[in-house]
Amino acid sequence: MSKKREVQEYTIDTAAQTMIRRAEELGVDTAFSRADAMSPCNIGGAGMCCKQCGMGPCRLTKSGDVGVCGATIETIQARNLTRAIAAGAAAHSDHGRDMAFTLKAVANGQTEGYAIKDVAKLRRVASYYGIPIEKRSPEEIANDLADLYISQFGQQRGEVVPVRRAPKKRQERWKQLGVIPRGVDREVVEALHRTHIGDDQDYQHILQHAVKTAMADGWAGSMIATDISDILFGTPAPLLGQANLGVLKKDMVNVVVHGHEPTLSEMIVAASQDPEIIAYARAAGANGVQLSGICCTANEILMRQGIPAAGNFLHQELSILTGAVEAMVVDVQCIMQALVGLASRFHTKIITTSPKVKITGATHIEFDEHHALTIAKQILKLAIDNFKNRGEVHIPNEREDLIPGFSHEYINYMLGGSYRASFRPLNDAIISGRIRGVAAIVGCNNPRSQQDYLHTKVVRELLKQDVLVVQTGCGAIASAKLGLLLGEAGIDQVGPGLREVCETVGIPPVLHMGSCVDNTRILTVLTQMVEEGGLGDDIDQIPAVGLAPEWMSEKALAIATYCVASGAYVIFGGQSPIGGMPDRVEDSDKVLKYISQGWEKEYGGKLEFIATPEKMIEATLAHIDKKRAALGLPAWEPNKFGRSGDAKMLQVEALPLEKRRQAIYGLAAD
Ligand code: SF4
Ligand code: MSK
Repeated sequence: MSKKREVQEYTIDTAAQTMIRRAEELGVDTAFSRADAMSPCNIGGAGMCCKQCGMGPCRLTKSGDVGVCGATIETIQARNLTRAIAAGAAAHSDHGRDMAFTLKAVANGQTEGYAIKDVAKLRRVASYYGIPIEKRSPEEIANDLADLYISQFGQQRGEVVPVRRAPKKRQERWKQLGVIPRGVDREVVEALHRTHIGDDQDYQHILQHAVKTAMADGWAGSMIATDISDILFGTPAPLLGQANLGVLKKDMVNVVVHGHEPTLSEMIVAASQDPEIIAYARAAGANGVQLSGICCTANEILMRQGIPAAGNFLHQELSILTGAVEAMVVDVQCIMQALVGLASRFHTKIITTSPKVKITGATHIEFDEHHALTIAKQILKLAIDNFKNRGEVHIPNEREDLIPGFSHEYINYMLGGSYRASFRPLNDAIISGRIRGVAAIVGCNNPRSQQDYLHTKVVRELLKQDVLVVQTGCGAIASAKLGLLLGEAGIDQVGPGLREVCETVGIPPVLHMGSCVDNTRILTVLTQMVEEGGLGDDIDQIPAVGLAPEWMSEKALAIATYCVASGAYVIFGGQSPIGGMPDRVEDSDKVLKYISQGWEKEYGGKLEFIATPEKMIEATLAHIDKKRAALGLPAWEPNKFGRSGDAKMLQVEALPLEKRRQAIYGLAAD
């Protein structure tokens, strides 16, 4: 058994600390205590165990060891990584597929409660693919787009269509390397085939297909999911939201939605505002229904509807420990099986809704888009009926305001205004050195590290260095809980150049861009930055880095791999799942080296695992500076900028009238 950590070592979030103490008082376990009790297997953890057939499992622990079939360590590691990427790509892409079927049903008037909310985005996306848009109704266009997108999953030959949206040079590179996906399902199936016993046994060749499979996620499945979510539920724009367990309300029926897909949660939002449901809640003695979210479902409804986030991945159990949650409604992905056992200690009902996910002991109310609003009301009534069973309640006070909703469309708009929307100001700010570079800090929590510490440490340090930060997924919620997603909060700790840009444009220095599938928005921003000009002609030339400091899911590995294939340097925290034991077993880090140096030669991007935040920051800044130098941009200087902006104007306004002129001219002369 590993050492039991102190509560402060589990998480830096004080609300989480309060609830973990409550769990300890009650004698119930959480992912934090289970992580202490469960030591990870060091052989499997290094990717050196294979259980692909009944002759194994084979554990390779000495130099020169091979499996019963003769498979080498690098073959086994490549297979393990490829299977993880295939599972991640499948999860995201199945989400995209369901969205495409919902769009088809909406276009044909077969759903209840949905509408096409963003017709402009529908027309724009349709026009990428040559779908006629003139003199056609939104439903006609949506029907054609849905058909095209549905076909991308089962397509057997050719190329998935969203890759056309990548920079031209990148598309040529992908063609030469043979990694443009033919169809989503085909690549996932082939990944499983190739990694079966007795198939592909050249690690680089196996990993080439891992890249192709990940591409089917980023440049197809996930991109389709984001496009359709925006079309059906609206493209996000900034609004005010709140995050952390303090959003739960003592006097209301608390319903927490958790998982990933926005289709049901959007309907639950609509149903919770229905007079019939409000009256039903009042009749039950509550002041209404308080909805909140966990994980990426939280992000989906937070950025479109302003529904508060109760927390990120490791808050799912903690929210139940408050005793204030009448129902937790889950769909797909990142849902812990431990929820049901924990909920049985309270009155909370765990309600599964996806035909793909049932949990033993949970209540299953299957979602069907044809009766979405009716089902959403049924779920809410069940939660309201449960209000009377509530026992002792312990809701922590912590909650922070945030401004989410920075879709790539909104970033484009805010930088230039509606008549001249463009990425020119962002590119110019990078070229001048006001912004040193861009970091996308994304991904999960992992109970094996201190919750939110790595995320927020890296975010804070990079901001001081004039690095603009964009975030998605549970990383975004980590920053939100610590108050880093509000314009004015912490702006005095942001580097002077970045601060000027934020004050001029009116944006926070950390932009919340959405859920895990919305990492494709980051691909779109990078593509548009290339197209704007001045930062090279491909994504790998932009001074940008992607980080997932607390990753844990297979989806994260798929995201990392499609970002690398797109030209990004990606840094993961924690242990590599294919790290080998190079100090004990010769050459067991061959695959680890290949996905760094080898992939960099091929794709211009690389994937590395770095354990400490200090080293992550160092590597990020070194990469950004290397890319700046390669573009011939001036080296970043910490004190070159910062003589304009709001802070300076406030100083000038405080001066006597006769001195303002001089101060202003002084500024202008600088
Ligand atoms: Fe062992 Fe080979 Fe079977 Fe893997 S595929 S379990 S290495 S015999
Ligand atoms: S929910 S995949 S824990 S980010 Fe998208 Fe969070 Fe990671 Fe799940």
